[in-house]
Amino acid sequence: MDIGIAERPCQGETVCGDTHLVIAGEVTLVAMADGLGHGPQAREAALAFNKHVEEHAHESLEDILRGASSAISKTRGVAAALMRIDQRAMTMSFAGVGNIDMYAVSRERIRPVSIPGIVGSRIRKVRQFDYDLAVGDLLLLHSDGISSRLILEDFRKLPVQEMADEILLQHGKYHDDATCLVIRI
Ligand SMILES: [Mn+2]
Repeated sequence: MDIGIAERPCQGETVCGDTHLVIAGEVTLVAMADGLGHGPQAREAALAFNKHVEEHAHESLEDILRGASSAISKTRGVAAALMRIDQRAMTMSFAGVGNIDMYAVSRERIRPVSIPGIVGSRIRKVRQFDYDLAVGDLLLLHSDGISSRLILEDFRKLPVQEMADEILLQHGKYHDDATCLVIRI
């Protein structure tokens, strides 16, 4: 499994309000969070989310998101998505709240949707999506600082780090923090 990650802060900010986390193993947990707004307080919310994920990584995706929502309720809150990849079973699960988007170029159609809401305020029932993976599948997770007009197919031939860098360069919005994470199975 190869992972490429690119991120940068909103123009005029020195810290990025988006964060990502990869807890790698036979089962890998990937998290991305976008703190509301931008700047230090957005980052603080996103880091608080990451901390909760690290400490509860063994829980179901729904439980992690629900628990995080209580744990970070004193922060601004975040949009967040979790992806759990099991390389032995060749499966992937996804759950998200708010504007973190996921696309794939894959054998099975993979197009999960996040529920609306903010992790850190009250969230509705989280929906988990489960998929089978195939070797070569390409998975993309990005914050809303990346334009949703991007077509992942256009980048698929690139090595994953170049892919993440190129997507950020071509589709990053200057007025928002932007993060792009690409995984090739
Ligand atoms: Mn954003």
